Amino acid sequence: MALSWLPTIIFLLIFLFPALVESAIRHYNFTVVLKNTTKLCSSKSIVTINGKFPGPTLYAREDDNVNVRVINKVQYNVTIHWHGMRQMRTGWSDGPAYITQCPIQPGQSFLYNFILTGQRGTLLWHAHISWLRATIHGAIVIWPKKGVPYPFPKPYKEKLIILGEWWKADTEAVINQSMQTGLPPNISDSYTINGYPGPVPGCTSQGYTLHVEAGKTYLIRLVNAAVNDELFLKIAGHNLTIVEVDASYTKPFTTDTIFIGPGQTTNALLTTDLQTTGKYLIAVSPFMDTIVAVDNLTAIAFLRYEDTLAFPPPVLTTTPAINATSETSKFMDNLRSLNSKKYPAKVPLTVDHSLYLTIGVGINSWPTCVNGSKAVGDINNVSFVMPSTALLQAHYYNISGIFTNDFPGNLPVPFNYTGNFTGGISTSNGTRLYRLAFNSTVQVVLQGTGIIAPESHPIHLHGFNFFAIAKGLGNFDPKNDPKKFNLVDPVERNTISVPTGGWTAIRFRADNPGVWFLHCHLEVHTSWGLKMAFVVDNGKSPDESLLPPPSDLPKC
Ligand SMILES: *[C@@H]1O[C@H](CO)[C@@H](O)[C@H](O)[C@H]1NC(C)=O
Ligand SMILES: *[C@@H]1O[C@H](CO)[C@@H](O)[C@H](O)[C@H]1NC(C)=O
Ligand SMILES: *[C@@H]1O[C@H](CO)[C@@H](O)[C@H](O)[C@H]1NC(C)=O
Ligand SMILES: *[C@@H]1O[C@H](CO)[C@@H](O)[C@H](O)[C@H]1NC(C)=O
Ligand SMILES: *[C@@H]1O[C@H](CO)[C@@H](O)[C@H](O)[C@H]1NC(C)=O
Ligand SMILES: *[C@@H]1O[C@H](CO)[C@@H](O)[C@H](O)[C@H]1NC(C)=O
Ligand SMILES: *[C@@H]1O[C@H](CO)[C@@H](O)[C@H](O)[C@H]1NC(C)=O
Ligand SMILES: *[C@@H]1O[C@H](CO)[C@@H](O)[C@H](O)[C@H]1NC(C)=O
Ligand SMILES: *[C@@H]1O[C@H](CO)[C@@H](O)[C@H](O)[C@H]1NC(C)=O
Ligand SMILES: *[C@@H]1O[C@H](CO)[C@@H](O)[C@H](O)[C@H]1NC(C)=O
Ligand SMILES: *[C@@H]1O[C@H](CO)[C@@H](O)[C@H](O)[C@H]1NC(C)=O
Ligand SMILES: *[C@@H]1O[C@H](CO)[C@@H](O)[C@H](O)[C@H]1NC(C)=O
Ligand SMILES: [Cu+2]
Repeated sequence: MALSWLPTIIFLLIFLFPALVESAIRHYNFTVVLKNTTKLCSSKSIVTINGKFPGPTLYAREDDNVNVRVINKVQYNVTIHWHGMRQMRTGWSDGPAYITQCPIQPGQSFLYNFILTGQRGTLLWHAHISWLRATIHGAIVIWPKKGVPYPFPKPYKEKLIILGEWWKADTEAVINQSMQTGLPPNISDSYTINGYPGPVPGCTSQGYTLHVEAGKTYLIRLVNAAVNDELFLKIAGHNLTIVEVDASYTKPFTTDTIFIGPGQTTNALLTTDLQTTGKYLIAVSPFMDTIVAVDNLTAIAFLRYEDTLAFPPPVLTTTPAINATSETSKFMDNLRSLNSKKYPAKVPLTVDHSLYLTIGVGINSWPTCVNGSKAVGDINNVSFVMPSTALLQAHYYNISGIFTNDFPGNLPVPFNYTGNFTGGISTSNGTRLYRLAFNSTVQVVLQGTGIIAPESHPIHLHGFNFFAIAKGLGNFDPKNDPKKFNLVDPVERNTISVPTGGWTAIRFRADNPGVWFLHCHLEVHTSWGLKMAFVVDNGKSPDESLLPPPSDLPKC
């Protein structure tokens, strides 16, 4: 009798506070520690989170509030980036060192605090300082809200596959050496699949096995956390149906090869055969269609049906040629936003800011380097100089002298970007930002250059998803190319490969105030300066403004 009013109260609570049932606070502790790893076939110590490689998976639901306390117990400065998380008004938790925060120094900690508003899918987290992301990375799985189904058949089980890249040497020594000599850094010794390398000469690794049952559909959540390489993945005897990239649903399409750049994620359905046993090769190999040296070893794992004999002969597959440009192009052309009633593609149809940004690599003279010169990366001929204090703080507190708002939206002197280059190969430098009004719409044509060599660059934008509305080879033609813009169902993502010797056009709405990094996700190019940032002003009302900084924000 006394409890008869209880359902009403619960109903009222749910009615008044839907957030109580829809979302939760998820708390994680990430401790940065050194770990000696035998998985990687050496007793070398690597920097890890909680002693794991790859690091722990962060599981959450759409609209959850995620809290991650990062405690730094190693000798390096560390920051963590939640790659692809919008971070609406919480730029303080985005993570790129000296862009949104000062590093978490040895012995310090910082609480990353953000809400997964309107996002679901697979993403990744990784260190965002120097090359520490080589070993500090892991997956983020965001399930739809409770009771909300996937817009594709419910998978029987979900499996994570995280690709990485491994050096026998300390990766901090590798990038240090490159910065000191001005030469390209040493290439890696292996790719890794869920932390297992290989095979590597002189090293036995048991390798990763994907265990499956016959006649089931699995959701493969694939993450490319490699440092410098775009990769192909194939599974012998099985096709994959792509349903999502970068935590945005796509129209399903079936392929035998996945192309995935560093920083990108892909969800694919894998349906196993009805009455099969056996072992099938999973092959991961690099893509490089120009003259740049690359780790060209194929990493392998196996898909294994249950009830398979102890040592079956594996079913093999061929890998795409390292320069299989047509494979990458076909894959990218097939990616379309789902664009359903429930998940519409909100492509900006008008453009407030139209930018034309060249991206590439040049050479500057530098007396202390080998050959008296060093490799540099640039955007519109500006090699980005990292400040010694965080840009977001400088912006929030109006500290002058840290950055300027004059990043060039167009190259002052146009040239034949992808043809034979006859001009100078040196770049200017500066900490220059491009300023955007709140909620303005932006179109960026990313134009690859061939100054040293043309190369495919996976470009990543923080704080936003963008729509990739078109791509092409050669120079972008402002008169004819807009005719092929797809403003209906272009793929929505946070990282896009700009084709070698070509261009890609993207659009986004600047509805997130703060300072947002744009850079090549080949870490070597970022280290060399292929990066810039947008500063997005606050809107009129408080809920269109950057929140105040957290009290434990690290200081420089
Ligand atoms: C995380 O670490 C903090 C500070 O060290 C501690 O107070 C908290 O209980 C820990 N939480 C969990 C879930 O381990
Ligand atoms: C890792 O192993 C090496 C060689 O055995 C040793 O020198 C080093 O102290 C170990 N590091 C850690 C963090 O255990
Ligand atoms: C890399 O260079 C930095 C700065 O010059 C130095 O502090 C650090 O010890 C070097 N690290 C390694 C592993 O070489
Ligand atoms: C890079 O490779 C060269 C040539 O093999 C080697 O001498 C050098 O020690 C390597 N650098 C690092 C940091 O491992
Ligand atoms: C994969 O799809 C292709 C094209 O639809 C088809 O020709 C091929 O038979 C399929 N392979 C498998 C193993 O299902
Ligand atoms: C792979 O790279 C190595 C070293 O860069 C080179 O010697 C070898 O020829 C390459 N192999 C293939 C198959 O391209
Ligand atoms: C890829 O490289 C091979 C070997 O160097 C060459 O024969 C072939 O023409 C190249 N293919 C393309 C599409 O460039
Ligand atoms: C740029 O150079 C390429 C290759 O030399 C040439 O085919 C093309 O016509 C040039 N484009 C322009 C706009 O000059
Ligand atoms: C650039 O010039 C070289 C030498 O004159 C020529 O072999 C090459 O085909 C040219 N490349 C382009 C893209 O025009
Ligand atoms: C930037 O350019 C200035 C002027 O040319 C030069 O003095 C400085 O060393 C450059 N800085 C970097 C980091 O390249
Ligand atoms: C941004 O602009 C769009 C289009 O004008 C409008 O629909 C939307 O409400 C605006 N958003 C905010 C947060 O002001
Ligand atoms: C760590 O970050 C602080 C603050 O920016 C800086 O003063 C210090 O030099 C950094 N340490 C290293 C080893 O880079
Ligand atoms: Cu690049």
